[in-house]
Amino acid sequence: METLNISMIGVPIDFGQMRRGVDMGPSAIRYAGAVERLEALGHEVVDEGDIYVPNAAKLEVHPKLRNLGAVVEACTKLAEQVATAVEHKKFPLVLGGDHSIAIGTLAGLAQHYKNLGVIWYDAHADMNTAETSPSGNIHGMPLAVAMELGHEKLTHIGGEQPKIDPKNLVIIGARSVDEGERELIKEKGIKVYSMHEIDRLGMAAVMEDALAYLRSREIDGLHLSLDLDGLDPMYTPGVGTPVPGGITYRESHLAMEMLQESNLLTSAEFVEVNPVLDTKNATANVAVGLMGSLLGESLV
Ligand code: Z70
Ligand code: MN
Ligand code: MN
Ligand code: MN
Repeated sequence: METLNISMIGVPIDFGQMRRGVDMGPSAIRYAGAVERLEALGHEVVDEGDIYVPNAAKLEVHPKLRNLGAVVEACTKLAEQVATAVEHKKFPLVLGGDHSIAIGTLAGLAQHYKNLGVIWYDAHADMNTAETSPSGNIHGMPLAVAMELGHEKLTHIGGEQPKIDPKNLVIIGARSVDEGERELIKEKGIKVYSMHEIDRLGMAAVMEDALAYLRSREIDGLHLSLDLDGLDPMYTPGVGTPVPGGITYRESHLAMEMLQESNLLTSAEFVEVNPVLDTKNATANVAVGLMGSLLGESLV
């Protein structure tokens, strides 16, 4: 296994949705032993600390984009830090925070990768705009923003260009998709392995297919954006929007191990860990275990 120079970046933000406490996600993940776990695999880990998140109450509000100003400011800083990490040949490992931070991560990665592949491991499609969103929560919008759909203050972070090609995107675990998102998935031809495909084919076949698809796209980097609500809430109860019928613990570890074997991965983020909603930091513990499998732990 290749040893990495990991740049760990926390983003303590809970403004992309309505349940407070997910801003403590980076602390919960560190407390669960993320740095030690990855160092034990031989990686060099630099914990860069947290991105500054301003007080949302003091910044721009928008009737259909909750806490817009604060999300824009934090994501702008995150994009810069991620781009710098990649420039210095480091592997960015971003800790959330709610999923709105992926706007910043993808904007930062797009400074370097011109044909980036993305695996979106999530119960949701996170592809709404202010017009289609049932909630006004920006954590339900990062993939739309990355395709240059949505408010310009969001889509122009890291430049005006789209940050990902929808054909380089694979969604895994979807089971709560809004009508506008469904239309966009069809229109853009996005590859989705919903719970239906995972049940029918099994996770091994899903990952083999997904990785073969991404290789056929000739991607120059691969980002994993893992929302802990992709797993079934029986394993990860500490998330703001639990959706039953999710991916199991074992399927998730297998998916991470297959990603490691692929040698394609160049960055990752783990989001939506909310220790306030949790029992004994269970969700952060799962996140750190998955990081281990993703970055080289083996069973025997
Ligand atoms: C819904 C919305 C969402 C995460 C919930 C939910 C989005 N589609 N994303 N939890 N991580 O409000 O847009
Ligand atoms: Mn999400
Ligand atoms: Mn989700
Ligand atoms: Mn534009």
